[in-house]
Amino acid sequence: MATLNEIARRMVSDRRGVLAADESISTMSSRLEGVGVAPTDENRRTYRELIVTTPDLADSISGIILADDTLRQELSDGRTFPAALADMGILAGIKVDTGAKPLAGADGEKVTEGLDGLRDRVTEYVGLGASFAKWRAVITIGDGRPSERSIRANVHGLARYAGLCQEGGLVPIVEPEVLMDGDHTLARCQQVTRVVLRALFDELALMQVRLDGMVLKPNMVVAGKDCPQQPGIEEVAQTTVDTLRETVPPEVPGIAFLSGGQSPELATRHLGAMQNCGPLPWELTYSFGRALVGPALETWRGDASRWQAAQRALSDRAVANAAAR
Ligand code: 5MM
Repeated sequence: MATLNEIARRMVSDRRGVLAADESISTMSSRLEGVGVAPTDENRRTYRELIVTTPDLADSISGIILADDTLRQELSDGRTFPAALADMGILAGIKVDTGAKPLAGADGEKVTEGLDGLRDRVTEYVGLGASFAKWRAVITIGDGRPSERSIRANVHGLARYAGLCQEGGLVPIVEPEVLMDGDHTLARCQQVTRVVLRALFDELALMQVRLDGMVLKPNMVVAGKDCPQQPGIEEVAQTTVDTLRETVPPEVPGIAFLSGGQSPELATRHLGAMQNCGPLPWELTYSFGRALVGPALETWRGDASRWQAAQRALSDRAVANAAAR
């Protein structure tokens, strides 16, 4: 059986990245409604089948993060999603958090939940064919935000989740996302990302999480989407790499970015520019959701005659990101 370190390295190596297809039922429903598709179980399943049966996806995608409902569904040919991914040489992952909920005493800030019963769920997910897991914490920038209590509550959750996953045999993707919402500057995003990542690695050490058996999934360091001074590609790339060098120990095998609401093309260009900021102690790759699947969903719109065109749209993004690496 592969070790945690071997699985983590497989997730981030060979110019491949991880596709995030783990939208919760409510998020997936609104994405489907956004393109005129009824938000039914069957349509969610069909859309996920479109993704995982995209030809040659394994050339650029090492793993796909699934939600609990997808893990239990089947493709039209009767295979489970993890079995179909295994046939393609792609690792199956599972989102194990149960969502970001309002944090008591911190107006407008959230803490991610899902620790209750997680040890048993990890055992079940391993039995269903998962090799890795994901937990996302969200940090907001704004007036008086983030508060120290929201940072500490969220990194505590991430570290306990990571420890439980490693104990049960899953590689944890540890995702502290500093949101792009707001008009803050690049410098403010860097400051907050630095504080969050420092707090995270302190907490991971406290919980004795093995750094060589995890993957970090951070935001790129960007200006808020409403900030009038938007930095250029090279500035985002250099600032992001500088921030990670200050905070992420070299034992971590790989850093797989979320896209966070950037356009697919911009996320890819930022990723490409970062490869020139080396030498780097870790692999720098992608774990995009919207920036990988957005064009495919827009193309498909629930129309069977656009199935192959939608798969080409996904393939194009995946190949572009592999090339950017
Ligand atoms: C695919 O979306 C993931 C699950 O979101 P919800 O639990 O809110 O439905 C999300 O965590 C995603 O993996 C990350 O945000 C990365 O996706 P983007 O679109 O930011 O690259």
